[in-house]
Amino acid sequence: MPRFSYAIPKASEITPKSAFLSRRSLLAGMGAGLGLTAFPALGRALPEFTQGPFSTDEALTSREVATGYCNFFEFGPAKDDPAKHAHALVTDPWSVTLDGLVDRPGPIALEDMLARFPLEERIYRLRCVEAWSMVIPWLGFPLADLLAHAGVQSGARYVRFESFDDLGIIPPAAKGLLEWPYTEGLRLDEALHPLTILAVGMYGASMPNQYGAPIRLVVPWKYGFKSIKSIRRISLLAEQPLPTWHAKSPREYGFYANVNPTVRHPRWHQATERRLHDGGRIRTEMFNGYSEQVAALYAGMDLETFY
Ligand SMILES: Nc1nc2c(c(=O)[nH]1)N[C@H]1C(S)=C(S)[C@@H](COP(=O)(O)O)O[C@H]1N2
Ligand SMILES: [Mo]
Repeated sequence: MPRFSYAIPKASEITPKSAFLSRRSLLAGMGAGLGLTAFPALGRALPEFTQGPFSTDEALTSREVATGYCNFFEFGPAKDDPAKHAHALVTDPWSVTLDGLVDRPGPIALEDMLARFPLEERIYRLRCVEAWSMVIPWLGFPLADLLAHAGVQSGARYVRFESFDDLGIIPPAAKGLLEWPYTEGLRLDEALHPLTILAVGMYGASMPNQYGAPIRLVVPWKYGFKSIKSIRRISLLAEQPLPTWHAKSPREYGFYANVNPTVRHPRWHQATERRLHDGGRIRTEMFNGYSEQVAALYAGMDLETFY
């Protein structure tokens, strides 16, 4: 993955959590009478949400910084390309097709998921393999909820995810960048882990297109490329799938891609990262700081070979 130059935001662009929380309760109050947190100007209205577990209390990256600095290569190689071009993706109506080793295959509409699976806010660190990071308040539900609804069959060991495949909307600058549609994969136990969510919003509102509207994966202990955006298909498989980045360069983009400060990317070290909201360098933590929750998934595995 090429490294692009960083636009370093000013310290004043960090949203202090207290300011964010008070703004959120104000907005939640506005929607209370409707039973909705309604943001008509920002897209789909989402149901009420509660505070989920595992949230960090680190300072948030501001919405402005986060939404202007994205990797969504279907819309171009530059960090501000997605904000310029991702509006071309039609996100309503939207459904996700479940297939492979499931009891109830077929499409499920986004509205159906929102009605079934309670929404939670999860404030997670996001660490890109390019060594920048952010802190994002996601709105979503555990992927495990959807998989339980689909009914995972006993032979399933992996989950494959596929992004939108309307290749007609991809701008010329993105055509040859990668194999489209973008795909990713997880081992089934990783997919079922309570930290793994499908996010439908951020900062208390529905998902902006450049962030992977209307539904994307968030796996906070892995490099960002695992967190696939704008998901159209989820398949339960017996064999390990071949994700887009892994197929392109397996040494650089492992199937596991667990954040690991001791395993170098061939072209740069991973010991530190740049927090986008202030440009400061901080140490990268094993499993992006989620060791307590996930280390047991990899007990006995050589994390250098199985990068
Ligand atoms: N479909 C799709 N999903 C994707 C990508 C992409 O190019 N296409 N980029 C990945 C990468 S490299 C990262 S770091 C994260 C970035 O998420 P963010 O822009 O929401 O911070 O999305 C991931 N998901
Ligand atoms: Mo990334």
